[in-house]
Amino acid sequence: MTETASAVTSLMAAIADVGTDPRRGGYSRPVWSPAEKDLRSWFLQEAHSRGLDTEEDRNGILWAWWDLPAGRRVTSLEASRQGALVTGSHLDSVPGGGAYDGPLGVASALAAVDVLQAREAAGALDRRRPLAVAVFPEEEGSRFGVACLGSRLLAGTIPVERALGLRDAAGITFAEAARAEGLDPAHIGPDPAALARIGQFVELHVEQGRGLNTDEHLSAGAPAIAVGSTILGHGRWRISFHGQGNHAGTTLMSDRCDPMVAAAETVIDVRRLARVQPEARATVGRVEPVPGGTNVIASRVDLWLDVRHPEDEVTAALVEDIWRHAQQAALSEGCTAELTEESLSGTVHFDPQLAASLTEAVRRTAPAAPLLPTGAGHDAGVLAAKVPTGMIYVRNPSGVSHAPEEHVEDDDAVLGVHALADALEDLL
Ligand code: HGY
Ligand code: MN
Ligand code: MN
Ligand code: MN
Repeated sequence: MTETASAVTSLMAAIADVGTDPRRGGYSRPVWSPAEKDLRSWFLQEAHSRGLDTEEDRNGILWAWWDLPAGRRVTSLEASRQGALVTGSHLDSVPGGGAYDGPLGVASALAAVDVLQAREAAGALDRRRPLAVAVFPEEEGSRFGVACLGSRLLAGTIPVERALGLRDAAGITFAEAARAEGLDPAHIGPDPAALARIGQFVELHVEQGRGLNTDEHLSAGAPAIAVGSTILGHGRWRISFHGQGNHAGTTLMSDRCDPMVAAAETVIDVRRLARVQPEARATVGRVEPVPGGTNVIASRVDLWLDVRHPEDEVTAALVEDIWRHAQQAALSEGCTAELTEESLSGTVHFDPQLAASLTEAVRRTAPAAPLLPTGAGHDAGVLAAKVPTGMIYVRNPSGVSHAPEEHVEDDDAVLGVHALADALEDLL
C-alpha cells in the first residue's frame, strides 16, 4: 500500500477522541454539537490542505471539490460540476456510538483523494469530471429524530415544514438550530441545483454486522471489503402512553394508571412479535418517562420503535400488531396511547450498473469481495431515490456497531481506501 493510503489511519487517529462519551465510552456527536462542529472544521481543514474548494449548502451539507484543472474544463466551473462524482458520509453519531460509523467514510474519501491526486500528478489519471467529498448532517437522527435528515432535505423526500418543526430534547426546533449555525430556514429544503451536481454517489462505510466477520476472518484471502446490494426497509415510530402522574408513596397499587407499566409490557411484546418474522428487526432503544422522578408515577411515557424488514408490507403488519398490543396494554392500565410515525423508507436496491462497476474495481483489491445486503440505513440509501448510488463496506471484526466496540483494523481501512480510489478512478 502506498504511503498516502495509510493517510486514513492518521486521519482517523486525528479524530480519535473528539466527542467521546464518558457515560459508556464511545462517541456522542449530535449534529451541530461542539464535538460534531469540531469534526466539521477538521474536515474543512483537511480538504483545504488538499487544495479542495469547500462550501456549505442551504441544508448544512459540506462539499469539498476537486475540480478539473481550468485548462481541462470545456465549460464554466459550475457547468463542469454538473454530474460530478461524489463520495463521502457523515460525522454525527448515535449516543455512545463507535469511532468508525460515518468518520471512516469521510476519512477514506480524503485519503482516496490523496491516492488519486498522486496518480494524476504522475500522469496516470486522466479525469473527465470533478470529484466532490460530501459530509451530510444528522445522518443518525440522534438530535431531531429523523435519520438522514440532511440527505432527505437535499433529495426533497421529507416535507420541509415537518423538518423545520422537528424538536430536539431541549425543545429547540431544527429551524432554530439551523439559524444558529448561520443557515437560513427559509432556504432549507429540496436543492435541485445541488442534486444536479451529483452524477453518482459512492459511500464507504464500516460494516455494521457480521457479513464479513467470518470466524476465519483473519485468514488469508478472506474478503475484508464488500459492495452494497440492498438496504433494509426501515421505519421509526413513537408510542406515547398517557396515565395519571402521582405520588409514589401515597398512591395504592390499585389506584394507579401507570404508563410505565404499559410501556414495559409493550417492549416485551415488541420482541415476542418480531421473533415470529425471521427477517424482522424491531428495537426499542429509547424510553422517556415524564417527568422522570424516582418517587413519581409518570404521567406520560414515550417509547421509540425502530422496525426493519426486507418487505414493506411485513413491516407495516408487524407495526400494526405491536400497536394493537400497545393499546391493549394501555387499556388494562387505565391509560391511553397514541402512535406517531416519524420516518418510513422502503427497501433500497442500489443502482445495478454502479454496483457492477464498484464490484469490478473492489475485486481488483479483494478478489473474493461479496455483494452485501445491510440492515443499516445510510445517506446513500436516501439519495438512491434520485441519483445512482453505491456503497463499499470495510470489515468490522467486532460485528458490533452503534456501540464503542465497533472496530476496523488499520490494514483493512487502507485496503478500503485503495478499493475506493480504484472504484472512483473507474468512474472519473
Ligand atoms: O439507523 C441506521 O441504520 C443508521 O445508522 N442511521
Ligand atoms: Mn453511518
Ligand atoms: Mn449509524
Ligand atoms: Mn414530596
